[in-house]
Amino acid sequence: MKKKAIITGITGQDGSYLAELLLKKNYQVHGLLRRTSFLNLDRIQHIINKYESGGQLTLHYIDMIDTSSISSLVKKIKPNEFYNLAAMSHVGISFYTGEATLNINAVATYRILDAITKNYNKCKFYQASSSEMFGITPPPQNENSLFNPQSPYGISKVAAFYTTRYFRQAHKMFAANGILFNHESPRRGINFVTRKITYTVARILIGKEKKLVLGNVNIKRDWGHAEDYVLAIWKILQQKNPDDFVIATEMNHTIWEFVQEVFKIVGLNVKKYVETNNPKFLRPAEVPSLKGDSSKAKKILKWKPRYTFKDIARIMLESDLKSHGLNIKEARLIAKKIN
Ligand code: NAP
Ligand code: F7E
Repeated sequence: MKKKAIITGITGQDGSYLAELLLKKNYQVHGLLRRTSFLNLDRIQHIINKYESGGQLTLHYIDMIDTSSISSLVKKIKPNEFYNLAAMSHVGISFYTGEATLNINAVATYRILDAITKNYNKCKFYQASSSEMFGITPPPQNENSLFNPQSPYGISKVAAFYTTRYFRQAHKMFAANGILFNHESPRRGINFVTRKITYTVARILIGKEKKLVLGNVNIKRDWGHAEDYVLAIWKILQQKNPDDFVIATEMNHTIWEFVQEVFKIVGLNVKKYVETNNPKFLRPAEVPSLKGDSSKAKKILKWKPRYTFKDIARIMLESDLKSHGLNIKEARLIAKKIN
């Protein structure tokens, strides 16, 4: 019998990589997506083409604020695993949409867990928790570090984290949290800082953008690759007992170091093309430094990241150059001319 999994947020960065992984492992995958005015299946079109007609992948329209429909779906499908990845995932935007962020990220998590306990409590549940929960707690952060969130997003994820623990303890469910540090890829949304940098560099080179305009570039983040991180997500649900795990590379860099790394690859002049501290991209409260200690995951999950900081910068840049019709050699020639 094929294992059955439900993934919320399948159209997102992590949802798309996780769906690929599960389909390769021969799971029957049910992906939940919301209605949008412009169909955004770009990240999963390739797996839809390959797996939907044969019935291995099924998509269902469900909004996170309409979780009663999730209840019927759980009842009907009786999934072995449920991955809750859907979220309003942009920290900066959460300062403007706090109530919706709490609703989508926290209240919906409660409703899903409630639906699972009532309809099929054998289902294992994964919650996409975040390093943003640590907020201003100094690094290195591990499973025992204090949560001190600095944004509506961080608060929503703390609430969802404890909701998951509550269902594990009080309702004896297999409910686990992955506390993932930042992870990036060519599929990252273009308003997250790493992708904004690689995407804008490509556009500067083809003459479509004049400058890369950023906020605070002294912030430090522990960046991994999303492909590595979805493997950890899957491993968390393959354990005998439910538990919480920090997933991180254990290295951090400033935003400015990422800028320098990307500009160096193509030889573009940083001074000429980058503006920092633009008020539009400053946040009312910041999380200054994140660096995870993932020794528990290394020991118990036997997980470790394969991609380095430099790999990630290069892979993301190459992908954005390619989608703008350039390779690195061509990009370097243009950079020389416009520097
Ligand atoms: P992402 O690319 O922003 O994807 C978020 C997904 O949630 C998208 O599929 C989005 O649908 C869906 N979604 C948002 N609001 C929804 C709603 N009301 N109803 C139904 N679906 C909704 O995020 P990601 O980077 O893949 O992250 C996945 C999860 O991990 C999120 O919960 C995030 O908070 C958490 N996380 C991410 C990181 C990271 O560094 N990437 C680190 C720690 C934790 P649309 O495509 O329609 O927008
Ligand atoms: O910002 C600074 C910004 O938006 C990183 C999400 O996946 O990881 C992500 O949240 C840092 C922040 O990611 C710009 O102020 C400077 O300090 O790429 P980001 P994030 O806020 O760390 C966590 C773990 C999640 O869980 C979230 O879902 O970069 N920064 N200038 C900027 N950030 C953006 N977006 N744009 C700028 O122009």
